[in-house]
Amino acid sequence: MESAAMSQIGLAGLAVMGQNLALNIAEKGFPISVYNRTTSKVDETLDRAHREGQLPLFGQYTPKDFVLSIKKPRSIIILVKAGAPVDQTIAALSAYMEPGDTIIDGGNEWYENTERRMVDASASGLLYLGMGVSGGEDGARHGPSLMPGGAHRAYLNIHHILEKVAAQVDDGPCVTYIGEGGSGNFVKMVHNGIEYGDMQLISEAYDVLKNAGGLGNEELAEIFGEWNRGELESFLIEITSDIFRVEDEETGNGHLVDKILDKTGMKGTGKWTVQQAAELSIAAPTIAASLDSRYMSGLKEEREEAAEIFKKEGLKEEINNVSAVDKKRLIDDVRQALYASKICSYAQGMNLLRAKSMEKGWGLNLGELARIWKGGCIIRAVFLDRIKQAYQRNPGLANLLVDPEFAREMVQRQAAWRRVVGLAIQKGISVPGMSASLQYFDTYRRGRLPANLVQAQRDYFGAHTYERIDRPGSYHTEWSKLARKARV
Ligand code: 2AM
Repeated sequence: MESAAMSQIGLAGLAVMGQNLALNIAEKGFPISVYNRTTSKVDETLDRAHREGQLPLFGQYTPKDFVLSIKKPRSIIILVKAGAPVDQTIAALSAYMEPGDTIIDGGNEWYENTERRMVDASASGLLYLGMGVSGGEDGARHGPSLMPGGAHRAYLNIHHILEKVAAQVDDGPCVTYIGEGGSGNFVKMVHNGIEYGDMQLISEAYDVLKNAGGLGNEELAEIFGEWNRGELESFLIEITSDIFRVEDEETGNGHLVDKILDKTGMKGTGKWTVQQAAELSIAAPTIAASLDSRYMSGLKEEREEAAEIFKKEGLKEEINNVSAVDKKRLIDDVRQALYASKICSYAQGMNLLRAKSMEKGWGLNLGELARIWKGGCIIRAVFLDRIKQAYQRNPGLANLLVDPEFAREMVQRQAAWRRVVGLAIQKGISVPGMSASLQYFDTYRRGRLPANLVQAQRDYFGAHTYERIDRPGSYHTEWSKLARKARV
């Protein structure tokens, strides 16, 4: 290609996600220029574009050639490691970009970094989008969920491309303009927090079925497969069923899942979600429990030592005694517990999004967010359509739990849910996600909490005052004096 400015869009950063997204864009018929700091990846991508059907993808080897090969106003997606590499890539490219051109950061970036870069970009007349991209390698290649936020004008320049590239579901492509500023990154961050919650809850369902119900991997594969045909139908349930079927090829003996070290990795978006929940005074106990579980999973050696110490002290594992358990009922109970727990987790994520939207004036449309998560992304699930409908019915819904449909489902499932959490607690199987969800439900649905006592204590030792249920105003009491008087 002579630099005839043929490409409709450009993409810089050709690691796994970048390569696949570029191929996806080209496949949808949009000529694309690609660039990577290490040029061997440009050749790799060109090679794939050739093999995967002579796709209109053009490799460029310098920032200048890359930028100049794109039609104006230019839109350039960058998919490099979050943080300093993004700044370096922007510096390299923006030298050749012109006012009206757009930078689109598709990485998992901290939203405030995006907002800072937006200000810098606008100083040279550049537009900026921070775009969450979810769906992993396969999603990027065949249809991700896209969460672009920032300059609306920049979105209008490329929305026709994004709408073709995104996953397609019954009610449209899994992309929408999220809102101003770093809202796209923020929404993707909360998506990831919810994803932590889903994965933790599924792992607890597995733990209970395996260790309280005595289910083997073949049975688990069947059960999860069956669940994937009902209300729990989702990508994560589907892949979980697959995972239980895979044999260990290393040793040719047993299932691979049993050979995997029980230490969970993470890249930080879950932690940010929990930090933001705390900043905004939003309770997100299920997501926090998932994060804590990852931290504790990392203490493998300590946990093994602790197991020995408590064994020596006489602690007996209850988990091998499954004879008294009604397996069929347990399976059905766990399904219901998982579903109810999930609703609580999504309620927390949605409330966090709403709180941030109010703080920043983003005007987030929660129903629309649920809609674009229906396909492409890791948390895609049939039940997101129901969440969408709940917020469409009532955009001001205080909490997902009190939507009439979800409220009914919670009530229908609570007995099973309590049985599962109760059984797990009795047997010493930790279910931090499921119990956090149950505690969230039990706290939220109670008209009266013991917070009155906490208020009394605060007023006792710190004169923080309290309000009364029966008359207005704020009160302070000389508690110790009155108590002394009452004692005598
Ligand atoms: P590389 O292939 O040249 O390392 C994921 O690491 C992606 O981010 C890769 O495409 C990588 O390019 C890119 N990347 C990481 N740090 C970078 C930097 N400082 N400048 C440009 N690209 C960078």
